[in-house]
Amino acid sequence: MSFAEEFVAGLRTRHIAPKWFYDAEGSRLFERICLLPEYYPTRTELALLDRHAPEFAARIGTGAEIVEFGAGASVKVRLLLDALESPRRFVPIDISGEYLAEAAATLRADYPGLAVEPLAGDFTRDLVLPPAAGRRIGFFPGSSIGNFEPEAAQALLARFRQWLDGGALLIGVDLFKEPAELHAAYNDAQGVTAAFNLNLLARANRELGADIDLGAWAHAAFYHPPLRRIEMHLVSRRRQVLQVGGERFEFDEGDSLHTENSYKYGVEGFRALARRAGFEPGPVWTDAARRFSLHWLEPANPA
Ligand code: AVI
Repeated sequence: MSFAEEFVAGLRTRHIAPKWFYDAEGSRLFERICLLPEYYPTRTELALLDRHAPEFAARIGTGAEIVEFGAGASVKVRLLLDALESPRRFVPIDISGEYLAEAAATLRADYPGLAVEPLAGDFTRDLVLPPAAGRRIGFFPGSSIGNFEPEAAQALLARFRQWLDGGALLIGVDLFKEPAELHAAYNDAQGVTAAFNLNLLARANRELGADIDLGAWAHAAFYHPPLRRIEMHLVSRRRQVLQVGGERFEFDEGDSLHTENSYKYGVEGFRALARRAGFEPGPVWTDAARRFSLHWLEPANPA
């Protein structure tokens, strides 16, 4: 479904998938989130990638192909590429085509010997990957897996397993921690996460000709302990009517649009999920404070 269709359907169900955050503006806002002092996942994962790059390179081997799911600015993969011996090809996949093309051009300039073949598309849908050039290794950093419901996360991992054609997956997973620390990460003092959330409505104004008053909506993010997830919502500050796609949607003061879940895992819980998706979990790397984890997953019984 297109953004227009899903946005209108989302106004009906009051639930919109987080993938629609990432137009060019949303991708840029997400890049700013990654630099925030409160948002620990990015710097923690970067430090892990940096510290263990030689180990990853030894596991990946010579002449491999890296496929990155949800590549964004492709910053993290550089730590892998720098450590790899003669990587053959890099295939970044991202839903924001415009943003992906920019990032691919920069990578080509920085890695002249590497074939960079971006694929603009939605990896939660059917996507046709080019035939593998060398051993194919999947890279899914950032704990984006946490933005899927656990059953959908399992289905997505199973799909990656098929796409990887016998190759392994290196995946970043945010870990459960003190709720106050989680809360701060999604309610930063500069309001960048709020702007990221509100950009969904700004995008509807830009692309769908909606006339939504952004000042009439508030960012809300909180940790929900029973479900082990951060929930993000846009909350209506007053009674209002939205007119989008020829339909009318009424929101009362306090009504919310649920825009994102970000699940937090325990190491063992995530390994169990990976097993259910057909992977044999290998080593796990975490920082000293056990904020974030990187998992090496091999396909169980490769064909
Ligand atoms: C991309 N994803 C893993 C981020 C997260 O933490 O769930 C998206 C995000 N939402 C608000 N801040 C960051």
